[in-house]
Amino acid sequence: MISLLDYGAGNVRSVINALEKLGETVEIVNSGRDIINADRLVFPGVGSFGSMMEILHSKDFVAPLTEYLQSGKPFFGICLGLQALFDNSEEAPGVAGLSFIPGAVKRFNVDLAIPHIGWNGIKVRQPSRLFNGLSGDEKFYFVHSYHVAPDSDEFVLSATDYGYEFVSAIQKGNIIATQFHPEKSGKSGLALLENFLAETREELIPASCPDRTELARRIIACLDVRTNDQGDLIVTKGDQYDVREEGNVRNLGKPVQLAGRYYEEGADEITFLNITGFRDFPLKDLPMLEVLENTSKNVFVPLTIGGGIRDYQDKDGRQYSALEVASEYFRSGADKISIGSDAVLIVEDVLRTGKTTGLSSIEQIARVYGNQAVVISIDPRRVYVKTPDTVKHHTIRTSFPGPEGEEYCWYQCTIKGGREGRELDAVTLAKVCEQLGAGEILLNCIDKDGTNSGFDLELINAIKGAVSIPVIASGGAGSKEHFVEVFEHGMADAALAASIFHYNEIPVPELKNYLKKANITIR
Ligand code: 1PR
Repeated sequence: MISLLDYGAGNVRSVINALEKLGETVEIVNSGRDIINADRLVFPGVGSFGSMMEILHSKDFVAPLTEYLQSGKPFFGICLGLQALFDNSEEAPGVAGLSFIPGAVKRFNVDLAIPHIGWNGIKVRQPSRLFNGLSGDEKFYFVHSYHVAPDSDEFVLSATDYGYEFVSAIQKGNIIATQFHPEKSGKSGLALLENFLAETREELIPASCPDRTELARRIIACLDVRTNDQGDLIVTKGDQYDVREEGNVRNLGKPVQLAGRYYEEGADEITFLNITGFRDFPLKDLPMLEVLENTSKNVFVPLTIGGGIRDYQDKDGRQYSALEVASEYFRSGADKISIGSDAVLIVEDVLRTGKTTGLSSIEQIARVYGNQAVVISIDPRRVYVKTPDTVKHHTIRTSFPGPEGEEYCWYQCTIKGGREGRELDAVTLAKVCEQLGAGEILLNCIDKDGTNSGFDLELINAIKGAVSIPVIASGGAGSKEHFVEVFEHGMADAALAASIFHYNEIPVPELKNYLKKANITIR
């Protein structure tokens, strides 16, 4: 049995799933006494440093945790569970940490996308039982804007590069903690956790140690999910968002099985979009929650779910907040949620009133689950104009003129799965969402969706130039060269595709081999 400290809002499902997959029985600790009595303790951090310490204090967990750490019994901290061990954090000035390791937590000071999201390597600095069976060249999944900075190198277990070198894991006796998420790092992550659990393994340094580590460009498999006319939940795929063929919704398979296949093939993340979410009330959509629950038991890479995340009133007049909807998704196994239509309406409100309320879905979910948990899904469509001064929107000069030879265009935001265009451009939307606390942009493109004609690089670069959070390019992938293009000329942090994977035109391993040969860093 292993004890797990869940102080947060409940999105520790992935850690529980990983431990259970490794044959452990997980017990959630509910009191200080449970902490002190634990034989082995896992501490996955969630949210922000300040809120974590506040909750630990309010539950009287600080003294028991300190006592546990000093007892020398096995401890594994993940992400904020690592940061908690330090004296303080720039994320919450004035708030004291557990001071188990002398040092501070600092915000990344780099000219790169923040948060640092994705798969990066580690440079091992001391022997550990964690590395049995690992070569040293593995990449692990990171998602954070702050990193630890110990006063001395004594307890540094590994370092990683992102603009500069930072400490990515520590080991002090039996106390081990990683900035990366082993529970989301595929088979390498599970191997590392298994080594932690098997306390008798040999302490060693892996055979290989990279001079520099590099963040990989992510390949994301996307599953558009909806109920078909027969009432079954299926994966479908549209052409420019039209999912019907001869009157029927295209049926490309079952969500859980397809997600499992893409995980086994090496996809770096899986995204589910509940594409009729704007119509249905997602908390009544139990099959979708079941899909997440079942997928997350066997898929150990990040899972994003989108569709219908907004405030609701049900037919009995009961109000549900977007935060409640998101929380249910997190409890069912999601690591990130994606907000589409609601983000457009929120930004319209902010622009109209000139102020933020703190109450929007983006702000609320980011506050509780952290910025990295909030992805904004944009569904833009090109609108051509003759000159930029005829519209108030952010326009670009395009190399692909419109039907009347127009040399400029703007990208119109849409809602309800592309059905309704709004007077808002995608660049403005992305900027305001970043200010509201979003951690990532999923940039679709209705004009390119399902066409296999390549990503819209002009759109991607316009958004990349406007925000500092990572941008996922989506829509139009049709060949392996399109991925090289989107990473070399398109500045995208990740590329998402659907059709080529569903129709097995380019399997994930073949794509990754090709990118590797083209010198693109991948996992
Ligand atoms: O508005 O918060 O309820 O969220 C609804 C979500 O569902 C949004 O993220 C929106 O993008 C998505 N969505 C709604 N309708 C459709 C549709 O296709 N009719 N799918 C839809 C969006 C885009 C990607 C697609 C890529 C790659 N599909 O999911 O997978 O474009 O495709 P490709 O590689 O085949 O070109 P809300």
